Amino acid sequence: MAVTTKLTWNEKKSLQKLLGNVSLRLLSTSSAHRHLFDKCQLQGSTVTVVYNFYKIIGVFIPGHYPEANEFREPVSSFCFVLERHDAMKITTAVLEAEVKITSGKLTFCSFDQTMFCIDPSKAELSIDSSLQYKLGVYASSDFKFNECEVFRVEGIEDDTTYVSKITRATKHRNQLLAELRTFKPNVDLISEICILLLGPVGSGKSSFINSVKSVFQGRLIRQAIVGSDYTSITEQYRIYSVKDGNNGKSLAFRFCDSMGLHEKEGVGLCVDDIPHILKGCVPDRYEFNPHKPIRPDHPTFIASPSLKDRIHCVAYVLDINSIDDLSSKMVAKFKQVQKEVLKCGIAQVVLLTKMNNCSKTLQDNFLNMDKSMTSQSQIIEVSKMLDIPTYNIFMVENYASELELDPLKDTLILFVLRQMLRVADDILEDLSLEETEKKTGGD
Ligand SMILES: Nc1nc2c(ncn2[C@@H]2O[C@H](COP(=O)(O)OP(=O)(O)OP(=O)(O)O)[C@@H](O)[C@H]2O)c(=O)[nH]1
Ligand SMILES: [Mg+2]
Repeated sequence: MAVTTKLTWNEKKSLQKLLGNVSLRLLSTSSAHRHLFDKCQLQGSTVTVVYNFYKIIGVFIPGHYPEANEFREPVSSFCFVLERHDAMKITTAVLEAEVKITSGKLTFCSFDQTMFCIDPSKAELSIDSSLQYKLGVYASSDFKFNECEVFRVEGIEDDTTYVSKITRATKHRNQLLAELRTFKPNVDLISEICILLLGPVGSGKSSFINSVKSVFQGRLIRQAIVGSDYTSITEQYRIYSVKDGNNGKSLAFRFCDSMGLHEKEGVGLCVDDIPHILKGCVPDRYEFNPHKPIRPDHPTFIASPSLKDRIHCVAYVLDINSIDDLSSKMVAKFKQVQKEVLKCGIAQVVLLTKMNNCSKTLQDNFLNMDKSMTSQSQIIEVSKMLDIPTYNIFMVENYASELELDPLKDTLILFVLRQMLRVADDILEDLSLEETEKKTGGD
């Protein structure tokens, strides 16, 4: 009888991503083999999962499965819970315990206390209460499951710290996702924060928008057109909302994509367009003309924009590898742009894109990401050049040629987005006060 898995395509993809885009090869199932775990020895790293109607609960074991009655302290073992109604939702917890197989049961023990135990003969899983808490599952007695499967993990990086980094990143990413999904601007006058991306041609503005959309959708999205050319690939003004893959609802932030800036006059975005964009007078899909800015008599010009149409945060996007090569003309253009932004009292942040290998830059402790960023020399340089504090300058690695999402990249993208929204939110209180005063003044 052919052994087949109960994992759906999405569930399998989710687990593969969790482990760093590995392959999973099914070794054995409890319905096919009475002594399931005997089949799993000397197979290298494995994932063992059990299913009930709502959840898949599993454990990752690096290195070989233990042999019968052998005790082994695994490195970076962790268990996880995957919600069957939303395969993107995975909760993980590190298992610091000895692992053994006795009487056909796979058991993780810490100081003689059973932390996690799968018993295929009784179709029962028991989880210690402290671990249940970490995993967000609650049961007073053992969990009943209808199937147990063991997969060999193929193509995993040798470096076991990579696995623990991935699991920590996934945990952090899930927390950030949850926070951003429920994010609402601090002021009542608007329901969405509008972030405008400005920067030299080819710096990665459109790619950042695609990257944020991808993280929330759980798959790579290439909606904004990206590419490389002497002149800007983005020729239209575009306003993008971001949909939550969970329920398809739009989230409380929007991105405005603009034509790239160029040091030459008459090439790229016309600086005189910027005050109109900031005030919300430029409509979606407006075709930029590098030689002349939009005028109030343009048929689609928005003459009386409200606070919700305005830009609430400007993100200057720069390629981290070409900061030293920015010409004095480009820096002067930036200063001109900044003058307009400051005149409108809008929040400003900097995104440094094309950072190579974000996993190296990210410290193990994701909670200190801002600290690990502000110490970078490029950030200090840009801070001096644009007179923007280091804590508002962020490094990011966009999705460019990848085929799969990566929890480390996701985490950084979400972290940067959250910081941008916080900066915008702080400034918005002032803008809304101004708007309210204008309204009361007009009454
Ligand atoms: N490796 C890498 N490539 C990137 C990153 N961001 C963007 N790219 C690539 O850089 C090129 C330009 O990216 P775009 O997103 O089109 O840049 P843009 O700023 O929108 O460019 P214009 O619209 O032309 O002004 C594309 O080939 C992208 O794939 C990144 O973080 N890392
Ligand atoms: Mg673009």
